[in-house]
Order: sequence, then structure tokens, then C-alpha cells
Amino acid sequence: MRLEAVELRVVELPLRFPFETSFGREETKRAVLVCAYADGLAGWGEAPVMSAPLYNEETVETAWHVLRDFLVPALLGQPVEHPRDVRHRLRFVRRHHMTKAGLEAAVWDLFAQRRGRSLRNLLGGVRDRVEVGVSLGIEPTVADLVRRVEAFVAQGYRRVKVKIRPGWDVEVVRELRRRFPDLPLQVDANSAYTLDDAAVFEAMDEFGLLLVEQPLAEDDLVDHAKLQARLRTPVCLDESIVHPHDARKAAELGSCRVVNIKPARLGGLANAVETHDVCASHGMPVWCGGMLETGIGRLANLALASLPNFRLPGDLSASDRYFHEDLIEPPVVLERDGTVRVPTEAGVAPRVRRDRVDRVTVRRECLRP
Ligand code: NPQ
Ligand code: MG
Repeated sequence: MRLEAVELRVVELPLRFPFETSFGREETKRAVLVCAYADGLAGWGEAPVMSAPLYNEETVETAWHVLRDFLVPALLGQPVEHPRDVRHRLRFVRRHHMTKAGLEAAVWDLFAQRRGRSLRNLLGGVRDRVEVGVSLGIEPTVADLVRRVEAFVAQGYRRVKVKIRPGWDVEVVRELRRRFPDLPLQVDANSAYTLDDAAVFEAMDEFGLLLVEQPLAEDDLVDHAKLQARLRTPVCLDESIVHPHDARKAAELGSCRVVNIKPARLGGLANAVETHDVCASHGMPVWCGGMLETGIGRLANLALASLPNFRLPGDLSASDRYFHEDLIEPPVVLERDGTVRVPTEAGVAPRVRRDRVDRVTVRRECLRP
């Protein structure tokens, strides 16, 4: 397959509810979409980068620049045998994983359409439905957070994740556990703590959390191992795992017992599958994390989450958890039993509503060889 053209878009969607984490508060979702054209087909991918370098070092602007000036030119007009090869062709650019993931996903989509096979099938998925959870931000008051949890549990979500940061942690989780004694519950600190705060996590050990996500620095494996040794609750790493070999190192060091896999953070679906396999070989369960993707990235995440070692509910909420109107039709919906169906279409393109994408496009450029 030879890429004849690649169209880059910056899209901007209002969020239904503001989302606050330890690194900031978002009211709008921005992302870079990649549409790759080959053999009369259009393949879509999403680089779920943010406007500011708060989750990692990438932004909409860095993604636009690195795609337009380096990554797309490296693929345009060249034969691509298999989407698994794309990461090797892009390796000359250091890091910029979410940016690379957007381009690679577009090639996976083209490939799925060309072969008439679902992404689930191409990636090695084994499930028709996946259990999903909901990720809740920091709210003005604990009462507000409790109301949000009640609402989402009533919708059928069977796992709740809440963001924490210093000053909004132990007492908040204590109240949630008091109100919801049997609810599968986990927290995500997005690197807001240091090893000096270990007592905070020891205090939360009594709440029977599923896991504590990324408590310490985003580039750390050693201090996380020291913290994990002091906790009963499994540590789960997100930001610290940016290569499949980081998962091997984390397993060898004992840095965590669970890994949050995001194709965006790992530089694409191929690296995400490889990380899944590395974790499986070390007996470490994984779950699929989210970056508030639009339906374009969300459908690919759902296909990935159908692989066998994805054994915990993912941040794969329904489209209406974040958006008034998603860019895909039908949108991702939550089944009454707290699961979401794994897409069966040949790629994501069949569900992409280009009219809706056009409405939220704030910048676009088409690149040709
Ligand atoms: C995480 N995702 O697991 C990330 C944090 C995150 C669902 O918690 C816009 C606004 C983009 C908030 C990307 C979840 C975001 C965002 C990621 C939060 O750490
Ligand atoms: Mg996280």
C-alpha cells in the first residue's frame, strides 16, 4: 500500500463536563486527526495531544509540526507493507509518541478496510465486549464528586476511577468508600506525589482500592518500586511506561503490579500490543487507559482492549460521558451490564461522520508527495 496523501486536522470539541486532574482543568478537548489516503480509501487516526504539555511533553503544535515536517514526509509515496512496520519507519524521530500513534492508527485503519477485517481481528482480540469504567476528575466539593459517582454508577459503570492530588486524596477516598462500600474503585495521581508522601498511600491501603495509578514522577520506575514494597494496594503505571521495554523493567524492578496501556502513550497500536504481551509474560494484568479521545481514537482503543491480558475495566467510557455529539455514528454506548461492544466493522472509517469532523475542524492541511 502506498500513501497518496495525508490530511492533518486540529479538532476542538467542547466537553460536557470540565475535567480537572492534578495537572490542570480542561473544558475543551483538542486533538490532531490524521486522514491517510490510499487505493481510494481513507484511514483515520487520532493523536490525543493536549493544548498544553501537562500530561506529557507533546502539544497540538508539536504534533502538527512533527507530523507535517518529519513523520508524514517519511511515509508519503512510500510502500507500507503492514501497519506494524510504521513504527520502525518513524523511529528516526525521537519520542513524540502520541503524534506517531495518530499517523500509525490511520495506516491500521487503511489496512483493516483493505483486508475487510476488524481491528480486533488484526490485533488479536478475543472478546466481543469489554468491561469499562469511568474516570472522574477533581470536583469543587466531595458532595459534588459523590453525586457524579452516583450518576455514573446508575448508568451502569462498574468501576470508578477518581483523580487525586495533595489535599484531595485520603479523606475523599474515605468518603467514597463509606458511601460505596462495594464499588470497584481506583485513584490516579498523575505524578502529583513524591516518595516523601508514601504515608498518604499507606493510609489509602485500608480502602481496598483496585490500584493506585502513577503516584510518583512520570519518568520513574525506582521510587515506584520502593513505594510498591510498602503497599498492599497494587501500583499501576501510566506515564512511566512509554516503551514495551519499560514494562519489562517495571516487572523486573517491582515498580508496579498493573499497567495502564494507551496506544497514544506507547507510540501506536503495534507497541501497545507488544507491551500487552510483555506484561502477560510477567503475569501483570493490563487495562486500556484513555486520553478523552473522540470516537476515532476510542474505537481503536476498544479493539485493543479485547486482547486477552486486558483483565481490568478500561477508561473506555461511552461517547456521551465526554461529548454532546461524537465524530462517529453510532457512538460508543454503555450496555446495561457495564460493558461496551467491541467494534466489528472493517476499521474505524465506516463509522466516521466527516460532516461532524468538518464542523469541529479548526485547522487542516493536506500533504502530498
Ligand atoms: C490518565 N486520562 O489516565 C488520563 C488523564 C488525562 C481518563 O484520566 C483532556 C482533559 C485530555 C483531561 C488526557 C484519564 C486528558 C485529560 C488525559 C486527562 O492519566
Ligand atoms: Mg493515568
